[in-house]
Amino acid sequence: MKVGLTGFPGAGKTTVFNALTGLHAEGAGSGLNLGVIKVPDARVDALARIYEPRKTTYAEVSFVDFPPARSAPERRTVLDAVTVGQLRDADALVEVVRGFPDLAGAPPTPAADLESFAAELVLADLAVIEKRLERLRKEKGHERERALLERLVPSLETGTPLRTLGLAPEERTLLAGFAFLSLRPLLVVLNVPETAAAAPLPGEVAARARAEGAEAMALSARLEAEIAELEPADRDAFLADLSLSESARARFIRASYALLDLVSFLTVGEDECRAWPIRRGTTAVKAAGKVHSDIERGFIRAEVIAYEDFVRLGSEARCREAGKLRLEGKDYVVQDGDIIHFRFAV
Ligand SMILES: Nc1nc2c(ncn2[C@@H]2O[C@H](COP(=O)(O)OP(=O)(O)OP(=O)(O)O)[C@@H](O)[C@H]2O)c(=O)[nH]1
Ligand SMILES: [Mg+2]
Repeated sequence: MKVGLTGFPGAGKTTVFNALTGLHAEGAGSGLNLGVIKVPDARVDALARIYEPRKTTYAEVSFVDFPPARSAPERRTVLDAVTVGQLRDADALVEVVRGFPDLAGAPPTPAADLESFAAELVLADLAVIEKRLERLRKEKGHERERALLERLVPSLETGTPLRTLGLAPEERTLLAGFAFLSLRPLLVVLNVPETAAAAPLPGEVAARARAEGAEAMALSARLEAEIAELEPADRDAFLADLSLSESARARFIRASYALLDLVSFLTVGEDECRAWPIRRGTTAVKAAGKVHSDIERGFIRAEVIAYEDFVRLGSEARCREAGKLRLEGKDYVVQDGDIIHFRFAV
């Protein structure tokens, strides 16, 4: 599962990538920048305080920052064929939008940028559909696919991203192979100057993002880069000085995690306390397979305690007494924050 950083040239994608991953990728490099970020999780911290395990492991999200697009920035087109191909490979998109004056001092135009970037994604999808329909019209069969694609064309022609159409799960399945960009979950990140880091997201940007079916937040990539360089002990004081309650990094990472439709189940013990990322809707037997393929194969049952019950009651024994330890079978749908012991036999 990975999140692709996208947006117009010079919006600050590489700066955001570096600030969030703590890496020092070169903006001008020709390769992809790949970074893995641990997802901050207060539940894992709390469990680690109780179990004092040898190892504490957080869930992770991968980010990819693409090399600058080839086309000239003044043409304001970013999606050449190579970039489109790279973006289709990402499971969710973060669009970085410039919220600071450009090098020439021109003020930012984030709402307009959002709109024109959305048009780029829509056009890329429309091109794919038209090509496919051309094929389908010459062939027999594929009626359902053809009808669906034909229904999408007018929406795309009026600039409507596919993610706003409320497509049914069967329709999404039918479309999965196309990897449509305007159907990908989208998080808009307005990259604001350091002085605006504590300001709320401007209303017009929030409204525009909502119209595109996207989540949105503001952060100052430069400030986050500075915070990332501080000793953890100094961070809180620094954030308090700026009237920030937490670093935007934590909010950003959680938002990205949710964007991928990931939830975490938890495992505990003296060896390790750990958060495991799974797609929402994953069954117990498949979740077991994340831990080890033997546990999936030999799955007997899952012993589940909800995190809230555990912290309220304080121990596994008390949860058992209070009837808060549930025995679940293979098809149980694992919930965010489930603490699970898998029983298995090989
Ligand atoms: N003033 C100011 N400049 C910034 C900020 N964030 C990034 N920049 C500058 O904007 C320029 C572009 O930033 P990058 O992070 O390279 O932008 P990018 O989106 O990766 O650009 P490409 O990869 O070329 O498409 C750099 O000179 C940055 O130093 C900011 O918050 N304020
Ligand atoms: Mg870059």
